[in-house]
Amino acid sequence: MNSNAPAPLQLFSAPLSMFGAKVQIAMLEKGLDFSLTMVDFDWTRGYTPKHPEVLRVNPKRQVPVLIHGELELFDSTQIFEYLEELQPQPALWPAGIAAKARARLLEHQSDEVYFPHIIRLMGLQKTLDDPVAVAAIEAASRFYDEMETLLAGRDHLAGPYSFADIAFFMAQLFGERLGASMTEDTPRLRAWRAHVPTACGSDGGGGYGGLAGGAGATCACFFEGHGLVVGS
Ligand SMILES: N[C@@H](CCC(=O)N[C@@H](CS)C(=O)NCC(=O)O)C(=O)O
Repeated sequence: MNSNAPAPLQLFSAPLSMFGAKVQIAMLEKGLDFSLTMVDFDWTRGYTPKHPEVLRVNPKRQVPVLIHGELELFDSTQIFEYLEELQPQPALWPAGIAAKARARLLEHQSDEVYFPHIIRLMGLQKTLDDPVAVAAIEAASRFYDEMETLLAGRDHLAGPYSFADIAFFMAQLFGERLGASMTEDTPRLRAWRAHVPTACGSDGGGGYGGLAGGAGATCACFFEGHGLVVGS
């Protein structure tokens, strides 16, 4: 290998990995050149066998993993922080200490407050009247209401387009598919979903064809584009 060549950026993700997709979208938004390795996923075995690089880098044995030369990272939010410094433009955190802190909190809430409700819906698509599913859908709806309020007078969750939008876009994609759909009660949020993420466009990039194409097309493209059908 040419020793002057920049170290390659290697992303390890997986089919149906919401967290891996967050990172992939952010790398596309930043125009980074990277290789993508999709680790094994199977409906019966789950994420096994584990990829040796994932096992080596992440003691939690999860994707996403990012390798950049001697730097080896795991966790989508940690990787976001690295990407922002590696490729500052386009910025995906807003400027200003308070705005940045709010955006980071939103990104965290998407992963750790909203998405756990969606995980509870997994396997319940045929029994959405199950009390567990009903409670999860109600909690997701309350979160949608909060995001709707945030979007009053702005196009994105934290002001300018940010990692917070990417995180919630991906998490909500799963919510939509698993039964926690947005309704007409949150028109600003529905409009927001139609224009993020920007890098993917309507004809797609990096395997995310049609992500910006609205609810139905969006879900179909992500899930079926990975050769996967959820809950059917
Ligand atoms: N907090 C982590 C969550 C990562 C995560 O849950 N990854 C899942 C795929 S979406 C995984 O690798 N699961 C396999 C396992 O836990 O064995 C992040 O943000 O990266």
